[in-house]
Amino acid sequence: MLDTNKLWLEPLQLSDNRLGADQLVSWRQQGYAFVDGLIPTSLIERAESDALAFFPKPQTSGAKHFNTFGSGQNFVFPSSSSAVNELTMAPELLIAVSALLGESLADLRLSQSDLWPKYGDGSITKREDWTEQRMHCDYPNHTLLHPPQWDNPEAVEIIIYLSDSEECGGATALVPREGPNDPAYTWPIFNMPGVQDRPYINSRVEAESYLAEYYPNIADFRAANLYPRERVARYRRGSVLFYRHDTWHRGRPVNDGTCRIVQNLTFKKADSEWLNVLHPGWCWSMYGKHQTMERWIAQASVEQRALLGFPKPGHSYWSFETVAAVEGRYGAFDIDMSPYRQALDA
Ligand SMILES: O=C(O)CCC(=O)C(=O)O
Ligand SMILES: [Fe+2]
Repeated sequence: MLDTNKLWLEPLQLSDNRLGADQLVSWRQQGYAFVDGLIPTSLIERAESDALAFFPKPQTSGAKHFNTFGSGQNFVFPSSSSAVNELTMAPELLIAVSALLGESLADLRLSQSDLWPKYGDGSITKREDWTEQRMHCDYPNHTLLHPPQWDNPEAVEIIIYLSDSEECGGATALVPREGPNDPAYTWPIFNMPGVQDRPYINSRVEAESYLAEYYPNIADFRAANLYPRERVARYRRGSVLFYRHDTWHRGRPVNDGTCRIVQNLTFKKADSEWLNVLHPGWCWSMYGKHQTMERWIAQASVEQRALLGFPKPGHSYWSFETVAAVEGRYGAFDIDMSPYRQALDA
């Protein structure tokens, strides 16, 4: 058995809602930054309480519907929870992402935003199934390509924990990169299921036995370089883990009878077109009854809209005609198109 005491990674307590130089360096060099105190506690609590009000209690029959990733589309951005929407675009988070990627806010796009309840419930999930994940990098289900070389990252992945690991367990494991010659991070990164001709397998037990049988060199690589070096992020309520599409990591089992709630986010560079929005697309929710997206678009700031790809004032899309058309579409929700019109006047 692993000695977890030696393996804990503690969140760094921020004093001023901003990542410091050490966290930027940690993300750029080691592949992660793990912090507390970035997001106001009141916002975390509001989001948690909206999530708890929606998701079934652990060990009830309703929980069976949430035995895999995500919220079943219920909390894909923008959701009916204004707290969860605010969390997605919390200014502290955006400033952090912009600093990590070295890009201005205008050049960032949101490509994933969902809430994920993970139940510790032996009756709906097998321990060795998806809850105890194989070590992996996330890039295969985000990009058509391969992440660029290490020093040129194009996306930030984020887990915001709305629960506490003392209660729920399920602390995420990751392998900190140790410099450019780290054998765990030889580039390109292929040594996992779900890339090249290998099928996607989520569970650790199944993935490692498949690899041992068919790709023994990969299984040996993983056994030697990844699992022994994993560190476990001891999250608290409100902790934020920033990681990357090329960071080795994995999910671990949640305690029986509990439900861990996290928000999963990805922001990418605007011009990385090969990095997909993970969900059906931001417009898909407008094919529904609630006009949540329409309302959000109308009330959002110019910068917030741009994070979904809505063109900024001055973009070549805008003419007096298109401004009027878009105003017509969202006018019922009081959109203010004056910034777009003023840019034309200028
Ligand atoms: O749930 C976690 O702690 C990590 C999940 C994860 O890495 C994934 O599903 O890709
Ligand atoms: Fe992952």
